[in-house]
Amino acid sequence: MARAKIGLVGAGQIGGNLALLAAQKELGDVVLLDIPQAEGLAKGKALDMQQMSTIGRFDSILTGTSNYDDLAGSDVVIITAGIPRKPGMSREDLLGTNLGIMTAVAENLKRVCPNAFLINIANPLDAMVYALKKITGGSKTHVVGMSGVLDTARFKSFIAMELGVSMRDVTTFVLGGHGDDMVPITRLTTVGGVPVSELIPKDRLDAIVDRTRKGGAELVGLYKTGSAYFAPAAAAIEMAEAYVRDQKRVLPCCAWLDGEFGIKDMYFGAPCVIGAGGVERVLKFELTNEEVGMIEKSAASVKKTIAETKL
Ligand code: A3D
Repeated sequence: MARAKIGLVGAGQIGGNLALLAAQKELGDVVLLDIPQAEGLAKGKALDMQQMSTIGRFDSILTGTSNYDDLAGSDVVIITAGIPRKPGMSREDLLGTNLGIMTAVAENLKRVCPNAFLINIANPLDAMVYALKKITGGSKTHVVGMSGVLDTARFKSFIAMELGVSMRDVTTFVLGGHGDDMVPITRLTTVGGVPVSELIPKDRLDAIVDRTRKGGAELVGLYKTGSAYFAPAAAAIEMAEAYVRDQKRVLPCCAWLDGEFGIKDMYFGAPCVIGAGGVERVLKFELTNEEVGMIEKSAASVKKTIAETKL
């Protein structure tokens, strides 16, 4: 069977880590693309990692380019092209610049790899995935955003740190938009099967929810020159792997909703099954009144930013 081809648009901080993780997992051969002015960055990272493969022992072939034709035949394309936040900026502040970049990226992807599974990471996340779908004309199964896996990873890690237990034993998920009003579902959060509410007092749990919601800003404040890149890359690779290996993973993703959770005709974070068919299903479940209120607030923020794309 031929190897899969993983296209990465944007060879910056997240792009480089995506390439490394994809190669180490031997998800396929990797093509890193950036703008002509940063072609050396794409080529340099690819060459550096190719040399690493002799020590790290992976067989993936990595190449760098600024020519979209090199992405033809990609099975998966992960998009990080765009500017990241700096201290004091909201994700929405990136809309003007990143929408222009996304428009160029999407037009090119439509031309060279119309059937690829597209995972967007660029912010403001929900609106950028919407733009990607509108401009490529891609299907709701094959255009998706990475946000919930990262937000959930943050929530899980804070709970595990609080309790001093293995990260692997925390089960939870975060719904809604990738903004400060995202919705961590504490009601369904368990630690080795035990409800988290039995283990962490309410005020501490509320503080963890708040830290999760502001998790991106915490890292922007520490890095000062950009935003998080290790965990975002790992999160998108988990989604790409589920697709390439048909794992049918249940992952919270920014998916096109058709009435699930009362949300229609827009992208929003929801639990999805990802396999060879892309986003094969959205899992639905009954929300409490309190959760409905939080979802409605988050949806209103996402809807406002999507409207600003004028697409
Ligand atoms: P950075 O290291 O600046 O890399 C972005 C790369 O995109 C740079 O190398 C640019 O040259 C390149 N680029 C710009 N325009 C184009 C274009 N037209 N075509 C191809 N490449 C282009 O940023 P980063 O990797 O740290 O972050 C990338 C994006 O991810 C930003 O928008 C962040 O806000 C976003 N981000 C999202 C999350 C989520 O959880 C959704 C988390 C962290 C960062």
